[in-house]
Amino acid sequence: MSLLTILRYPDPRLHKIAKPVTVFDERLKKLVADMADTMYDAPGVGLAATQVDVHEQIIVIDTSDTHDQLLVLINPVILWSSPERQLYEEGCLSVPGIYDGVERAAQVRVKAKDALGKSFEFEADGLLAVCVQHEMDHLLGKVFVEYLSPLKRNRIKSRMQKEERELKREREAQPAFR
Ligand code: K1U
Ligand code: ZN
Repeated sequence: MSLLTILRYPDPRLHKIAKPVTVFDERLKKLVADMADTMYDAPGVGLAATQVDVHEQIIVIDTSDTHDQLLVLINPVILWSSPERQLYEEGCLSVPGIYDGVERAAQVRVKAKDALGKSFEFEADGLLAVCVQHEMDHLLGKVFVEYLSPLKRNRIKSRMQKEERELKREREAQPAFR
């Protein structure tokens, strides 16, 4: 098991656009397993490859209470979005400690491939629908704070930059973590 480093907002690499996966090999399986370990360890309910600085269309999600229903989405496409919207208090592992309301489609129908390259489709609502849309935004280089007002977004950016400076100072003061 390898835990991957999660990029923190406002890292510019979070705005890169992910490319489709074309090769379904052992490297992909290992990356998916490491992403799942990283998501469960964080802990979170989803993770997009963009967040671990891999710019390929790969998502892992597990919204179950039992943390044993891993969903792997490779090259996901939203086939249909409901006109009904839902407002959900979202969080993001790349913006730790920040939660705010975002309005998205209440239901989506999604087509994707699994880690073996097999296509499948499913319909989602509730947290799963929110999570799928949030993670697919990551693959397009979009972070949920971009749905918030410029005032809120700038405050979050400043807070994250301050935290980053503090973390850097702590790392430099502890040679073992260099
Ligand atoms: O993309 C990410 O950074 C993961 C994100 C997914 C998400 C959660 C909620 C709404 C929209 C998208 C997270 O997992 S944030 C952490 C979180 O929600 C959580 C943490 C521990 C237990 C349960 C949830
Ligand atoms: Zn996120």
